[in-house]
Amino acid sequence: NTISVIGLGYIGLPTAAVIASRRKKVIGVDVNQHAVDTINRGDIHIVEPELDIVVHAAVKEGYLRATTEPEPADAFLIAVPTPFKAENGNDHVPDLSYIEAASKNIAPVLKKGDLVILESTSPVGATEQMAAWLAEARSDLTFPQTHGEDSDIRVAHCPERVLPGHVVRELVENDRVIGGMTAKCSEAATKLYKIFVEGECITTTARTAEMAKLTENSFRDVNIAFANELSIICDKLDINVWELIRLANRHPRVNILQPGPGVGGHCIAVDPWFIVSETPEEARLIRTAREVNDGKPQWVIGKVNEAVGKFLSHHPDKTAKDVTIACFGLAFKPDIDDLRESPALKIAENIVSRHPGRVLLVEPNIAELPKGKAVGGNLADQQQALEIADVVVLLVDHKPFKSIPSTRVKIDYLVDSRGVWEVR
Ligand code: SAJ
Repeated sequence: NTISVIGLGYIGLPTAAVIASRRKKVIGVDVNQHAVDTINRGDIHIVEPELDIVVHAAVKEGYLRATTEPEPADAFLIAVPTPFKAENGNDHVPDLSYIEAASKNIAPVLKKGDLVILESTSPVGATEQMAAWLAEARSDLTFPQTHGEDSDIRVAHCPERVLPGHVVRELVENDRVIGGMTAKCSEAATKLYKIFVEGECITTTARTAEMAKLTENSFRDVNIAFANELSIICDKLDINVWELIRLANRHPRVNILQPGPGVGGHCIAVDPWFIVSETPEEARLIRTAREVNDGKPQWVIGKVNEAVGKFLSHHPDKTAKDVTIACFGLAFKPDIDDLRESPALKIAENIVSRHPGRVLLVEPNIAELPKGKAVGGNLADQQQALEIADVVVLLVDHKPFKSIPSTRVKIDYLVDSRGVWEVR
């Protein structure tokens, strides 16, 4: 049996490689020629721990091959992006164009008995829409929406739920929600996931599976928003929010998450909008949580301005031009090198573009700053930045920062969005 994975990004590539590591023939398809060439050399074009070893072995042993054009297979796993777009005055409408393109791309190579699985995080109804696009392109085949259990093609939604940084392990260990358009679709998809999933495979409908994934990330977003709102309230009331949360979490039924500079990454800041855009009247809390988290970077920037103001009021001989600000951390979360959709990066860019003095950027997980970003120049050394900075801004709780004793940090002019140096 041959399995084809469409979209070789952060989810598709690890999935393809893990299936291939189980000695199944996998054809990976991606529109990006550079990604295809890199994979066929046994290398990877994205950053994810352990992935390089798995891909290298799978390619070398001949189980994984990448191409830009779809080929016939027995199962197709679609893992393409589902961002949002602005439409009719609404800024957060799900953009299904990548799913549409992938459906139209694989339709010509489909044959009776094939299974098509949508893995991309999707708004409710997207799997049915995908099946409709497939049916439109192949009137010679039957699909579940018209032929139910007797259809030629099986269709299911099985959302990915792996944590970036732990993808290779979580792909295997996590439970999977399998939403077939019919019971037989779920059965076929379960059989496929059993090849590599050690967690439980739980079946449901496609719509429930879609909503389950959106719910998981909205749950986390709402809970982070609660922590972020608390941090703003506590700042006003002059209470240390990290101490407060530690104390409240001593209650057996309270488990508050950690405040930060905002919510980054591709998932948690996006998926809740898929619920809001479908049910704008009803999804009030979910929308507010998004707004609270999206507003946090601006609040941190305000705190940095306050700290600079405080420094200047204590040093009347200086002007803003003389003030050196050091930003610690640019990644979207601790101990990774991923700067995509990072609130820390956004804050740093804002400081760099507006502050007339020197800005030092410290990010121990990357070797150089990304090109084409507002934050050009070299990265600063962590020790040196601490010594020469007048105002210190902690944006990500990377391990190397946690091991710096707070006594070494200029506490009077510190903005600590993560409570790393403020707590001790
Ligand atoms: N964050 C906080 N405070 C916290 C926890 C997180 O501010 O207490 C921030 C992080 O710094 C980061 C953002 O939230 O900026 C998201 O980080 P994360 O680690 O919570 O999640 P992601 O985006 O890396 O991965 C999430 C996961 N979803 C859930 O935990 C419910 C993952 O399992 C999903 O597969 C992934 O989204 C996805 O692809 O949808």
